[in-house]
Amino acid sequence: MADFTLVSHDLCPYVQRAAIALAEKGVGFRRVNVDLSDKPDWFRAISPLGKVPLLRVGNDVLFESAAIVEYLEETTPHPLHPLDPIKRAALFIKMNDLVIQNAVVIPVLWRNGVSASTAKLRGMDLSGWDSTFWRLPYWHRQA
Ligand SMILES: N[C@@H](CCC(=O)N[C@@H](CS)C(=O)NCC(=O)O)C(=O)O
Repeated sequence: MADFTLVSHDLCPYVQRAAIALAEKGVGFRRVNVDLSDKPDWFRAISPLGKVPLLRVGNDVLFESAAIVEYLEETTPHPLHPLDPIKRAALFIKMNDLVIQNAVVIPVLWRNGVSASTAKLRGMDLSGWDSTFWRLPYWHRQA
């Protein structure tokens, strides 16, 4: 199998997408972290967009996490999706259901946070239930 190096950053969710695919497939790989606030020259030279993840495959460099996962799916054993088209379609339907049925959380209550405080502002009478700028035209500073 090819020699894989995942050029990464610990906090990047796109890196995690590629790392999870590699781990789920049991593919061995090296991981090299880069400092995105001070990108090294070798990274700038091989990363077309200056973003992680990159997957080095021998002398080739792949970028875009979805493209990396697609490449891994096609070239390494242990498919992440069922090969049978009917089972694959059923999985996609389930994934879609997850997004539209279970993953949307609508907050019924949201309390405003405090962004500043003063004891001299008048005309607002804000409670924790009001919009931050409720009746803003009437606000005035007490002399
Ligand atoms: N569409 C890309 C997004 C990758 C991305 O945005 N990576 C971020 C870190 S999470 C990055 O490298 N940012 C550095 C920069 O934009 O300078 C993918 O799926 O791989």
